Amino acid sequence: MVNSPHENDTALKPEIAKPKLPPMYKVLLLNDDFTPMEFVVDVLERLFNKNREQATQIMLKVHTEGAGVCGIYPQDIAETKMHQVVSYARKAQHPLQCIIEVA
Ligand code: TYC
Repeated sequence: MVNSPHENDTALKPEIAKPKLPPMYKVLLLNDDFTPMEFVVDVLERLFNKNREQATQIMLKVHTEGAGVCGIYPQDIAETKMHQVVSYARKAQHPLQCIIEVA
């Protein structure tokens, strides 16, 4: 036999190393009936470095659609942002909720 019997056997082809990028996480704000719009805009400016116009757009998206993305980060940064939002909101006695999910 001229050809190896495994010539077309993909299972036996050497693996090509694919560098894995770390998973990214979306940080989302959730709507509620009590947190003032101005407070949500302030959160987006302070913690997500948005300007007033960007912050207002995101806040209105959350208000009308129920949720909205504030930013996309590696897991540790996304978790820190989420905790910062909740901590800042609770100090001001607002029920604002923030979650993360895989991007
Ligand atoms: N729905 C709130 C209101 O009418 C505003 C709001 C927007 C609250 C975004 C939370 O993530 C939020 N005051």
